[in-house]
Amino acid sequence: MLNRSTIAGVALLMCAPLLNAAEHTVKMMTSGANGQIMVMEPGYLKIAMGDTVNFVPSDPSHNAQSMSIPKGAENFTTPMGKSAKVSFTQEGVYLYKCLPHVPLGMVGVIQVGNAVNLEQTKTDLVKIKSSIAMNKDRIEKYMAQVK
Ligand SMILES: [Cu+2]
Repeated sequence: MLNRSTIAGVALLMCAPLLNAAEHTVKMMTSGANGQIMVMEPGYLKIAMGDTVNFVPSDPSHNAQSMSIPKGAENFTTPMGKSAKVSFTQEGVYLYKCLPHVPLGMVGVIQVGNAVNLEQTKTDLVKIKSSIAMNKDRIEKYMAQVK
């Protein structure tokens, strides 16, 4: 029989995935830690499905824009120079850039759950690397952390 507390319990269970969704921050830095310039911090981030990432620019000249995403996921572009939150509901690896600074290696990797699209990501990475002039090794280092 359903009583009041059973209904409340069921309602709570249904909300559980939302309550568990975490928020993460990626700082888009003109001058980052360790003397790096034009850098995402952290450059590699692992999150769970349903989590949100808050992209926070240090200056008006940064944004975050997807370059490679899992099948069925949605591309994202945050407004230039403004903090913006993106929710990740599709599992896989996402590569993204700061539009003005991608030639300087201002790119990042977000892994949502399992790296189900790793092979596709590696294929896309070959093309993406041709748009990076400096600090090409960064994206390699971030990708090496994808497990
Ligand atoms: Cu930038």
